[in-house]
Amino acid sequence: MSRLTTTILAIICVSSLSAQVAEQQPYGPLPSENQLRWQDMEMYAFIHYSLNTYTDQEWGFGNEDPKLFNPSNLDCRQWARVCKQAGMKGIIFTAKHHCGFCMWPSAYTEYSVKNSLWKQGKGDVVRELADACREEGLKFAVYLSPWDRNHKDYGKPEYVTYFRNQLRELLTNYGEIFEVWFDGANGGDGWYGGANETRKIDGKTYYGWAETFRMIRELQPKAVIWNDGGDRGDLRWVGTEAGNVGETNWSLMPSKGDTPWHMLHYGVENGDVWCPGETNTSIRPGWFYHETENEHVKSLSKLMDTYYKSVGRNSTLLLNFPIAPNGRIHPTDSLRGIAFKKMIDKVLEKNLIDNGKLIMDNGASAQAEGNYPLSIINYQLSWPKPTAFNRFLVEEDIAQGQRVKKFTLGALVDGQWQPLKDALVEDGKDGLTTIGHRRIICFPTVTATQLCFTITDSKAEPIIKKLGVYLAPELTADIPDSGEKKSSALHIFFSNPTQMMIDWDQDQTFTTFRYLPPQNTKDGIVTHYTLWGSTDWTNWTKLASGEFSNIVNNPIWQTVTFPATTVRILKLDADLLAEGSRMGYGDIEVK
Ligand code: FUL
Repeated sequence: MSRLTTTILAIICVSSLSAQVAEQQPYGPLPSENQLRWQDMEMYAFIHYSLNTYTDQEWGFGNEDPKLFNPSNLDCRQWARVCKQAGMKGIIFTAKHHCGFCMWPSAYTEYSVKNSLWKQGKGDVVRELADACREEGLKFAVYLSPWDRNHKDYGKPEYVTYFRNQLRELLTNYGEIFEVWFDGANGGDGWYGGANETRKIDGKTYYGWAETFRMIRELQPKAVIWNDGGDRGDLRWVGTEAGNVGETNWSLMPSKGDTPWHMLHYGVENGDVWCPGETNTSIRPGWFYHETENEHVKSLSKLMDTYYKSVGRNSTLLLNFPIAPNGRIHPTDSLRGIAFKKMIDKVLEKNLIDNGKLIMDNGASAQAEGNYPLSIINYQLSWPKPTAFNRFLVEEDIAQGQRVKKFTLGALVDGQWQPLKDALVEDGKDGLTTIGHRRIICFPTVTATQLCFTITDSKAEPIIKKLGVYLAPELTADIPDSGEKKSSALHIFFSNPTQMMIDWDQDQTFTTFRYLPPQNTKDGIVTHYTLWGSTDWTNWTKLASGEFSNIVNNPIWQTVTFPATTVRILKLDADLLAEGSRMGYGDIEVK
């Protein structure tokens, strides 16, 4: 596109807010250097890989045979190359997931790669990945699950010592670690050295986090600590694994007390500590690889939606790439990841402000990419001829705090001012609230001669670091999953609140039962089930039983497969519900 050379005209706006905020002083709480460095990474990858990859599970029970771990072609360099090309600045690796299997030869357990067939037990996936990251110029980090369904002492003080010993190994033997990730799933049933029972712990007190955090600060002073909000780490979970944070996203939290969902999702405007949100989601429905999900790798438009609702909402994006059983990222995932990065670059390729001078309400001018020494609340741009755009980007200098509370955007189209709002925000809100590290407002393309950005409410003098106006290419919307409710073709009824029955007029042969939990509520979500089949209502054959792991945080379709069986009736017992006493469902499919 040819470079526009016309000067952008200034329209001097006088505002009482300008005078009012100018008197205020720099505003805390402020981010630490580690948090600033981390936020600048913007996007980094998760890699989920463990015994689950070989058992087709999301959560291993802890008794899976280490010998199952035997990839034919494990290639951490391929992971690092793919992640780099997908725009990821680092990788966080599941060194130990809930099943307890260690992907490095820990000195403190036999349940690790050293008892697998891979490299005759001489391999170390953590080492190979840490080295590959360094070769590719990526940062490296570890996920160490506090919940360990294998360890006999889980629930006792001895386990906490074991956990810290393992953490020390990871923090001292693999070079610089940029983040330490402690999953929030804690306690429940498991193998526990053969006890095979349910163990409940108090997540607030059991792990002694203060001591563990001290150890991390000492061993890896540049690392940020993630947790799910209970004990304030440096970063917080955003309350969902769907890939979005609230459109209003304060990087602040109260330093004490519980962190209900709305605090995790939106932050807290008047919080007293800097605790920014990290948006974690997977490129597929599940976190681990499942062949059945090869057709469900997220589309480019879904990934872009995720980008706008994470990086574009003052968060970072932690995007998961599962490893396939052969030890590599599946080609569909890698191609989609690379296309994602190319699309982000395409969207941000041409800043339409850059072509001329940007003039603010005090008459000063600057280049959009420049470092603005500004305390301006009104920016008015005009172009010599109608200019098409559909994205507005704004960044605060968060080293000086997150200050802006509210702003407006307007475009002059055919001589009429039109208010612009964020089209990705539902519930009729305009989405023009906080800014923070980066805020991207998406709206349908307008062709305008002027654009007006006005900060209407701010905690202190706003300090804007960057502005951008872009024309993003139109993306074909996702092809929806046919939209049909599959269960509507089935005859479903409940014989009691936790028992679902499905019957047919005649015998049918099935191999697969699928359950979509209720969406947007935990009430009625089945976490543990038993599935039965019968041809006569009297004799029942157990077809499968187990756990729908991680279904609460990630309420996606759950697939149960069993050997081909002829039945006339299926019966699903909800052995455990996440909440409530009545089984719920979003949809059911039987094949
Ligand atoms: C969740 C875990 O339970 C999932 O398995 C996954 O590791 C995800 C990132 O966090 O809480």
